[in-house]
Amino acid sequence: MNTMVLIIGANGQVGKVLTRVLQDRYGKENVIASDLKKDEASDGIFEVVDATEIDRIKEVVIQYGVTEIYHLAAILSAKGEETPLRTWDINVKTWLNVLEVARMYNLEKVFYPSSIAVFGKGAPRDHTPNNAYLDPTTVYGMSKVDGENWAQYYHVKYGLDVRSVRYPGIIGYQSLPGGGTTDYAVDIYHKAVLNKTFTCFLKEDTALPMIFIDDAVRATIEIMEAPIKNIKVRTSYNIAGISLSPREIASEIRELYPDFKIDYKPDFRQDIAKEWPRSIDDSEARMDWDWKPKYNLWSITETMIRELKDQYEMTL
Ligand code: AKB
Repeated sequence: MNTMVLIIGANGQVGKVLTRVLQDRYGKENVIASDLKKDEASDGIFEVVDATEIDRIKEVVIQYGVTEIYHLAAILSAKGEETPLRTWDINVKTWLNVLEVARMYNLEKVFYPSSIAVFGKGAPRDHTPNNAYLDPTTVYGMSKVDGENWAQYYHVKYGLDVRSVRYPGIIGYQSLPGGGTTDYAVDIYHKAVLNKTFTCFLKEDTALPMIFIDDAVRATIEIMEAPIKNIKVRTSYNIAGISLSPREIASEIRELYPDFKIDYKPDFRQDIAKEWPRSIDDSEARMDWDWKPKYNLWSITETMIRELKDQYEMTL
């Protein structure tokens, strides 16, 4: 059967890039991007879908004969704390809707994005292993733990092929993240290119796991395309890029912008970050489906600056 992909949350940081990469891979006619609002710049099939409405997901699945869903819609860690009950409701409800539709229409595969936010005080903060204790303190993290368990439940109970990775903070130039604790690591590059001082909401030495967008999207596709026998973890796989602090990123940026200035005004996001891992052990993903990141701090910095300079020169 032809692969027909539905991406829910296609306007977001990962969704935008994943849509383009999957269009190149499977053909534009086989990828349906969807989100709450139409992305006017989107080039391909786009459907407006509110994933809290199960009937709307069913409609699109039937209309296009969807075989796989990538469910990327969620309210992230920092934004989620503003309205905890709404965040829980949206994150969990949309995921359960996707799982139910996938079960009812016998879909081949489903992708679930989990996060390093699933970890809390009970997990070692360095080289956090895949099976560490999960006691998150944000509602976003709680919803992701819940989502991972539902993924495993649908796999065990109904044989649904649900696959998932725990994304670190994602650094990319194609679109802005929204409402996360790791968002500073994108914003900092924009300020550098615009020759502005960057005020960081985390302390200078707060190390967090980060990954470049190309690696994150490649991991997503690699786990989805891996032979089924290789997928041994049915909650979610840790994937690591590199561990970075604001000070380390700033100092790398100074290689290209020696006058770059950063100051620090930690806010509530510092309290979220201090509970998260500093670095991640992704040996299970490496072993089971051959995962390996390609980007280091220098290649991320060099690519971010080059691409953002291009973008700003085009729009200024
Ligand atoms: C966030 O900061 O909330 C996200 C994440 C790590 O899942 N980027």
